[in-house]
Amino acid sequence: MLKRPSDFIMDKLEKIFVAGHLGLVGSALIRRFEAGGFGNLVKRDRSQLDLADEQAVRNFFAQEKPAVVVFAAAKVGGIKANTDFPVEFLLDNLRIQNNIIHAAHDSGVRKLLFLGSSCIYPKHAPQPIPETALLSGPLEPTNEAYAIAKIAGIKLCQAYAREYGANFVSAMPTNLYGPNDNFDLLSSHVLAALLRKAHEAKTRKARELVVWGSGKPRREFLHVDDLASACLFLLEKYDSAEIINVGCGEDISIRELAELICDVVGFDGKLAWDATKPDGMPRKLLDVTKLRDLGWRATIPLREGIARTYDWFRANCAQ
Ligand code: GFB
Repeated sequence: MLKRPSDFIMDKLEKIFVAGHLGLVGSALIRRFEAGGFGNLVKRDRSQLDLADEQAVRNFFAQEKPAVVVFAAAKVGGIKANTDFPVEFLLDNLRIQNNIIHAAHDSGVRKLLFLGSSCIYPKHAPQPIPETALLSGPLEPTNEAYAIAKIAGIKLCQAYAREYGANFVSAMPTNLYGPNDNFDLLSSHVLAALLRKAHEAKTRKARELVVWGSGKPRREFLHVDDLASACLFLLEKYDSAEIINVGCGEDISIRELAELICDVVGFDGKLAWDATKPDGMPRKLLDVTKLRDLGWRATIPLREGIARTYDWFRANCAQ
């Protein structure tokens, strides 16, 4: 019902607004667009445009009139930040996405790519998780607020598609990592947190590194440069309002991830487990059949992606 013909052609001079261009995802999108020869990119940092300010967003769209919008602006964080700040994760994300999606429609944006998250799926969804699992069961409590906001964003895009024929598509990336990730130990996701912990443990010649939870949960990790390439692919090839998963198709336990990171960093101490911290979703592996059938696959192997991210961390963040 929501299928549209594939009628969207990306021009190199297309005016593209990357909302959230300084973040992990937004900065990767800018790199990808620039490498692809797209020369008309619109960026606004927080001091120039407050995306939570409805009138400011409306004025910006009316003035700039971007043809394409990629929605990479969100309040994001790992399992602890999501648990501690549900109000901000729900409210900030609803505000930002409502403002952008609404203003994009009113100003005549030709295509909008909304980025959701694999946490929109139920805690006990079948694995790998197909797109059809959306709203088929209760959510994982540690990220319910963020998930509800993202589900609302998907539904708003689908409503604009259904009611007005808008070409607003929604992609669901799996857990992401890469340059410009957040390495703050209280708000980061697991991969960035463990990279930093392993680096600091090695530098301090510590005997052990503390990992949260049981180590049993499984996660799928996608390098953000792969996500950016998938986004460009979807902008050019996908015009349906039905959600589409973006992942690499393989997962790994948190214990295996910790061991791999220690190996890449060169920390040979012990792992210690902090059982007071939550595990979250038992498993989150996306079914990427739909995206693969369209012709896209991830290319960056996890070990190589971690090594590249560690190089970036040492050059930009490490003391
Ligand atoms: O990446 P992460 O914070 O978020 O945690 P989620 C993944 C797993 O790694 C959990 C464990 O089982 C954590 O307990 N873990 C082990 C650690 N050590 C650490 C550590 O030092 N830091 C962190 N952060 N985790 C997020 C959602 O869920 O996934 C967001 O909260 C978002 O809403 C994101 O959707 C993609 O994968 O559990």
